[in-house]
Amino acid sequence: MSTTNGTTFLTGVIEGFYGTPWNPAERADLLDHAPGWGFNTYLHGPKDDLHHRALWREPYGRAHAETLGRFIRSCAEGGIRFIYALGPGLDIRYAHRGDVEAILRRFSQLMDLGCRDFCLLFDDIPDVMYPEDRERWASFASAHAGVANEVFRWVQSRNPGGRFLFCPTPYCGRMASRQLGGPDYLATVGRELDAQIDIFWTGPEIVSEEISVAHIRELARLIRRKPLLWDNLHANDYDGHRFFCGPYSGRSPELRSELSGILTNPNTEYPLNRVAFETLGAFVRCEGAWDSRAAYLESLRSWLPGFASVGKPIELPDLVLLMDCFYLPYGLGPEAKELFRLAVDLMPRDPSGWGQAGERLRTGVARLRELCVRLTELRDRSLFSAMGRRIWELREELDLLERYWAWHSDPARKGQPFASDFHQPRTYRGSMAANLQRLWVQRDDGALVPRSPADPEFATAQLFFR
Ligand code: GDL
Repeated sequence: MSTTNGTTFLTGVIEGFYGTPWNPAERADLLDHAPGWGFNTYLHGPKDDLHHRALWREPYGRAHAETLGRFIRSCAEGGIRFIYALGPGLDIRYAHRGDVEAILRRFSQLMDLGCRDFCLLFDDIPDVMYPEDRERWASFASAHAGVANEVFRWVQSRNPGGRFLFCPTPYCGRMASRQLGGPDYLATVGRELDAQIDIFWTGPEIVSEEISVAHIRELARLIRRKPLLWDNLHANDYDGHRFFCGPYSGRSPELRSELSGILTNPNTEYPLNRVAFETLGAFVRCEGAWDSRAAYLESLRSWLPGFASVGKPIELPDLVLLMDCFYLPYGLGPEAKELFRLAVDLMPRDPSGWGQAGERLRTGVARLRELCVRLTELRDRSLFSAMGRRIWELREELDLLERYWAWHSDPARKGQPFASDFHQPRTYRGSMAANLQRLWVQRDDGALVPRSPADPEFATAQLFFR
């Protein structure tokens, strides 16, 4: 697929999350599958690789450079465009010659390793300019465009025709409306940044539930080119309790012709990205309407052999139930939603009067709990470890529900408050993060309101002061 200005529509993966970067075996696995999914691009920008941000001025040591070089060569052989991204924004002095030269030195090192396509990232950085930057550039946006243009021209002079990408400081609608990076940042970049440079955008939000054609068109007018989508739909680095195995959704196929490409920045744990990758590939290729649920089921069917077990086999309906519990950032999948809805309805009532709905809840909980136990028997230990703690956490909560019901059905316990031997005060939900989460109630409109000290949730947190 190519865009209207003749450049290739970029489809593929950004390794651009916070957390442990993927290892060479994981990147090799990606490369093996990428062409089959219809991918043509891999962007290298792992936030927690020291050389990407914190040590951006230092060249790679020999071993690291060799590993990167091997992967760059494999990408070229496999028909995948390897794009190298650098994030100098934490402490760069834009007007300082030495800093611009440090970028060129790094890119030169990468060119020697065979890299042809480059990217500068200015996301998640302080919008600070030193006095000499302010003397040279009228604004933060002009400094970014100026440095990027210079680097782009240098790259082009040594390596004509390579793709060059740029991530602005305000990279979503919400950031732009808050004027992150200063007033008119995007309009300035749109005007001053070389027209051949692609500009990243994540949609109305950092993690966008939906992205409309109208939203992208409005941005395209401002930045004077088709945006390149950096899609965080499956990113999970901001919440250690979750991972996302739901389908690519909330974007209509019409969006494709408004963009210069779609790159997904997915789950930090590489083995959990099968559905994210496969359904993005299917979305980019699809003709007619996009049925995300059908694509999800299809992808799970093809992933199922990866769940081979030393114990009782995991079947497709098991996998659907499991991944419905780890679906997408804005919602559970239908089967998990249904189970949770039943629990919310029934839990405040006496279990003796639950009837058929109670049966459905108990069966569903028992099935899910048993599945969590069986996952410990997966042959693929990397896949098991990638899910491990989240599955354990889910199983603990399912256990607690079952203990609660058992307590209530025991006539000897009648009238006694329920307690679990496995959930002692100050061990259950005891982390500093869990305590801080209790400070807030989030309303439907997104507003965060401090919780009243009288709220029982808050009273639990008080235990931790003892
Ligand atoms: C971000 C970061 C990205 C991170 C993602 C999800 C961009 C452009 N930058 O803001 O590295 O993985 O959110 O937490 O999205």
